[in-house]
Amino acid sequence: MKEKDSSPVEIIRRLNAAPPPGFVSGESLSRTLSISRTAVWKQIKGLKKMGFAIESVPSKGYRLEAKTGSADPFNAVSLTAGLASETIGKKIFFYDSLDSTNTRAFELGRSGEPEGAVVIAETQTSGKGRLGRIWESPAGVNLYASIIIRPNLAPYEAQGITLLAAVTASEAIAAFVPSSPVVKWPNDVLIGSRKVAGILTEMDTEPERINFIVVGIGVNVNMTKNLLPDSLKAVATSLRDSAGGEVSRTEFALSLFYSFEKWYKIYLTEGLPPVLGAWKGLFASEGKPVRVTGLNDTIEGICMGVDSTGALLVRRASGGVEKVLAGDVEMVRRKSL
Ligand code: BT5
Repeated sequence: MKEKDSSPVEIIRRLNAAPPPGFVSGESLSRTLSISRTAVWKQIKGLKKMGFAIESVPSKGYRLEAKTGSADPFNAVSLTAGLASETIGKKIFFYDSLDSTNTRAFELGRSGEPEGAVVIAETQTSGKGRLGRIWESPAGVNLYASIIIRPNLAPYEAQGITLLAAVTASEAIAAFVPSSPVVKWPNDVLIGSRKVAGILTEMDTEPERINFIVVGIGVNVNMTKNLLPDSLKAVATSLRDSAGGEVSRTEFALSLFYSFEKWYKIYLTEGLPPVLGAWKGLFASEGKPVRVTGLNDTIEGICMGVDSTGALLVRRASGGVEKVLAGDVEMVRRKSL
C-alpha cells in the first residue's frame, strides 16, 4: 500500500504553531518539508479544498484564519495535526459515511490494526446502540468514533472499560459546556436529564482473554433538535444546546482522545478503583428510586450505587440487594415503590 503523504498534516501543524501574526512563508515550508515551492502551493490548494481557511499574502506567506464555523474543518488532517495523545488517535480512519464505526473498527481490529486506532464517520447509516437499538447519526454535526484497544483483560473485566469511556466522555464534555454532565448507569452521559452521549463497547474475545475491544462513543456536538426524530427531541441534547454556540468537533475529539488515553493508562496501571471513583463522582442516581429493565425481568428499588466491578446494586422493598449486570435504568417516583 502506498504511504500516505504526511505534508498536509505537517503544513497544518506549522501553521497552527506559527507565532502571531501567524504567517509561514512558502519558502520555509518548502525547506522544512523538503518539497518544492510548487508542491507547497499544490498542498495548500488541497487543504483549502478540505475546508481549511488559509490566507495567502504575497511576500508574507500563508496563515490559518481563526477557527470558526466553516473555517473549522473536521477531518483526518485536522485531527492528526492537533493530536495531543500518544497512542489514541495516532492512526485515524476517517469516512464520510459508514454503516457503523463500531462495525468498521471490528473489521480493522480483526485485521490487526494496533491499539489506539480510531474510526470516525461523518454519518452512520446504521449507527448502533445497545441491544439492537439505533444511534441517530445525522451528517456533519456530531462525533461518531470507535477506538480499538488491546488490554490484557479477561472478558468479565470489560465492564470497567464502559465505565472508563463514560468518565472520559464526561470529562471531555465538561470542558466545553458550562453545566456538569452526569452519568446514567452503565453508559449514558447526560446534561441535565437529557442524553448527550452514548457508549457501545464490543469485544472480540476468547474464553479466557480479550483479543481487542472496540469502544464506540457517540457525542451530540452541534446537532440541533430538528435533525432528530420526534421521539428523541425531548430526551436528547447536544454540546451546542448547552454551550449556546458551535463547538469545534476537532477540538472536542482531540480532547476526548486525550482524556481516554489518560484514564486508560490509569486503568492499566492502577486497575478499576480510580476509574470507579471518578465514575461515582458523576453518578446521580445513588440513593434514588429506580426501575431497571433487564434482559429477562424488571426490578424496582433504591439504587445503592455500583459494586467493585461496576455492576449496579438495587435494594428491593423486601430488603434484598440485587446485582444487575445489564439493563436500562430509569428514575421512578418514590411513592410507586
Ligand atoms: C447507546 O445505546 O447509548 C450507545 C450509543 C453508541 C453510539 C456510538 S456512535 C459511534 C459508535 N458506532 C456505533 O454504531 N455506535 C457507537 P443505548 O443505551 O442502547 O441507547 C440507545 C437509545 O438512545 C436509543 O434507543 C434512543 O432512545 C437514544 N438515542 C438514539 N440516538 C440518539 C442521539 N443521537 N442522541 C441521544 N439519544 C439518542
